[in-house]
Amino acid sequence: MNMRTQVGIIGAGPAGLLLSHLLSREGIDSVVLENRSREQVESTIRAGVLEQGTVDLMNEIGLGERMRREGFVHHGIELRFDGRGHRIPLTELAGGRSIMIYPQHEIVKDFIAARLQQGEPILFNVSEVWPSDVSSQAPRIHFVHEHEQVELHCDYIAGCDGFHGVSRAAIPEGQQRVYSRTYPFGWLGILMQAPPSTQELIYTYSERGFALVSTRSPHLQRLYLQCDPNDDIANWSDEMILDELQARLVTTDHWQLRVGPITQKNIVAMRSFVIEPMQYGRLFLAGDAAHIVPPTGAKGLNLAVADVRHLARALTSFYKEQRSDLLEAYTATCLRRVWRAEHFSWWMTSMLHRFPNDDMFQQQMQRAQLDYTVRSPAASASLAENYVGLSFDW
Ligand code: RFL
Ligand code: PHB
Repeated sequence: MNMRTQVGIIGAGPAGLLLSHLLSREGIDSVVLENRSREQVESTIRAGVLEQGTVDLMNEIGLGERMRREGFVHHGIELRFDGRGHRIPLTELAGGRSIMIYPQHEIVKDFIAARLQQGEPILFNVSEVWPSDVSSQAPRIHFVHEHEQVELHCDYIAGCDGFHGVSRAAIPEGQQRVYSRTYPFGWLGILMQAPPSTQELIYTYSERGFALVSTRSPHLQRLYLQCDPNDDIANWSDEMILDELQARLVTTDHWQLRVGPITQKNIVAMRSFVIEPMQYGRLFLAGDAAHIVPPTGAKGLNLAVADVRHLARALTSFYKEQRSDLLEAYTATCLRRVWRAEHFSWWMTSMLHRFPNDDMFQQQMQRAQLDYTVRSPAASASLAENYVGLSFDW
């Protein structure tokens, strides 16, 4: 079977879904292809922190109603080390900007519901997805849907299929450069049924390793522990996880972790990754398909949002004004923000984790960096500016 659209989008994560909405608002057709089921996409637990710019965009396009109702605006974070907490007043230091805690899978649900309500296509459970002829004027996406082989003819293809997707491989090896780093630790993440232990997120550096206290709702906490990336989650009983969290989060004041039943737990690897260029012929990569950051800076989803905003703007100027300059500039435009976020995420990760075989000198360097970050208004402001997110035109 043959199908045709203006922009073929591979992947129904935040990047692909948001792109489809931004294009639709400009009267540009797209088809979204997703290899998992709607239920799987809507139940994958990932990001929690939205930058101010991401929040503003969701509101601007009319998809922020539930986020405003159910999300939590935060005006600061805590950096905890040597048993002491230090508040970074984000909003005060970053010109009134703040962050929102609203889970990624809830955003994805909102995006999917709105698109289907508008009668626009998302094909779930597709398989054997493959972009071809991307350097020609007539690129195609081949895939199987409901046992039928389909060819989707497009003007442009957006590869929004995440780090493990197929789009990136359509850029010939000789035409790409990859930058990457794998960290010698992972994060063990849990969801715990208990009211919040804190008003704001706590990022902790301890001799036993990093820990992060976050939240999801008035009844659900999200917590993370630095761990061996190759460890099996089966080796971690709920009791061990709670003991380790308590040990890392210990303070000299009377703060206590509120505990309850753990309803979900898993281990994720940590890496930094960038592919250059982010475009090849009529294929444009966006989000995790093009770059990965360790989650310590809470930047991945927000970067995906910035990419697709630039891509939607470039495609709109092509269709409305026959201009191709913004499309040609796509890689350069995105990479400036990407590398800033890569640096911030690497910096936060390096400052807050224990590294295997580190020595006392390295640990003192981390303490000196933490101490400077919380004591110097200039250093705190730099963290705040990056954490709440740089402006779209940065
Ligand atoms: P996604 O979300 O991976 O979506 C890609 C979609 O493409 C589908 N797909 C395919 N579809 C068709 N054909 C194929 N061949 C396909 N291959 C894959 C997949 O099924 C999927 O549905 O990428 P996208 O849209 O670029 O979004 C990126 C974000 O998901 C990611 O950057 C964030 O989750 C990162 N992240 C965080 N980002 C933030 O901005 N703030 C945070 O607080 C934050 N916390 C986190 C995070 C990531 C974490 N993990 C799991 C590493 C916390 C964690 C623990
Ligand atoms: C989360 O709530 O999942 C979260 C918060 C902050 C991070 C990463 C993840 O840096």
